[in-house]
Amino acid sequence: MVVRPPTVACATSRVSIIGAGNVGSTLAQRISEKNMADVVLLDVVEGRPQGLALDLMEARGVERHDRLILGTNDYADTANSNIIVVTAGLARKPGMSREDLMKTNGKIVQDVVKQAIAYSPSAILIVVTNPLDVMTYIAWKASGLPPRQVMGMAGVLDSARFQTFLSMELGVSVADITAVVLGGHGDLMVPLPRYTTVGGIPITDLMDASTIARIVERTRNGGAEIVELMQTGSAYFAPASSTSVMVEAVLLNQTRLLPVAAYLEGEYGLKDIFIGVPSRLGCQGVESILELKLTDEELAALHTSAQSVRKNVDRLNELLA
Ligand code: TXD
Repeated sequence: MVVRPPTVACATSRVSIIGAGNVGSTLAQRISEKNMADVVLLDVVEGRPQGLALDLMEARGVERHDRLILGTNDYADTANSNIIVVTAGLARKPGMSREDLMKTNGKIVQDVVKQAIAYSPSAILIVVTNPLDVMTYIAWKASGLPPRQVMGMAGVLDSARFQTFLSMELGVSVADITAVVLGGHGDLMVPLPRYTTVGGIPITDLMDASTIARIVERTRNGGAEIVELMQTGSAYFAPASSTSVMVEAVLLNQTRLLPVAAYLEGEYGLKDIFIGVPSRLGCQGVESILELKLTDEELAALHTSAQSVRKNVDRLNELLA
């Protein structure tokens, strides 16, 4: 039998990941090994994305999938992507202030989004770079996309961490735990114990307030706890898994309800800001936002979180002007 290459190219979904670091390369592995889409891995460092892509390609026969993984430094290779994920950026170095980091990553995110969107003008944009809620806003502005096509990844990770710690405490499978976390990423998050359930039962009926407070605190510091242990480097397995769930929801039009940094236009009394809220994700991006009934205290915590994000967005706009 003579095996000939196909004469008609078949359309396959394509996800471009900008930034082939720890999160970007792990995400490329998740997407390709789950057979979700072909992946383009782009980085500013020459050779790195090409090497990683070749390594991932060489695993295909073992992992039994047929997705292509291309490593590149050229945005032309990302053309016609369904989804663009931005993980490009720097981690904070010794002597660098949070503000310096915000400015550096702000410039990087602006630049990479402009270049990527020029080749994929109708893509869905998922931002991962920190500080997350601020970078998502900057990315949206740079993209010129309708806001529902832009979202940031944080809430899926924060609630995964919350679920993990609850499962460890209660000795119940994580599969039976649903956690709800609102607000900005990191110190700013607003976990909602009233809406967090184990087999449908709110955790407020299963645990005392001080145990919940301890687990909430560990969730808030989830990223920092890993940095402390690793010393050099930060979390990337759970961040990549969390991003891959969002990619899958959009690519497969799953209409999943996931907590993502979404653009608010009056929901929760907030406007012109990206912040973590339960959102329905489908092929058009953030298709709608679920407005939960919050207590005065919960709403106040969300507004405090939003004020901090807004202050940083304003400051970054000044720094970039
Ligand atoms: O919950 C969340 N949103 C997060 C966010 C969870 C984990 C990580 N979080 C943030 O994602 C983290 O603070 C960083 O801002 C990004 C990426 O994290 P990662 O751990 O992957 O960082 P790396 O390994 O340093 O990778 C960053 C890559 C690296 O390969 C750089 O060469 C590349 O980004 N980079 C660029 N690529 C393209 N173009 C430009 N300009 C560029 N600058 C840096």
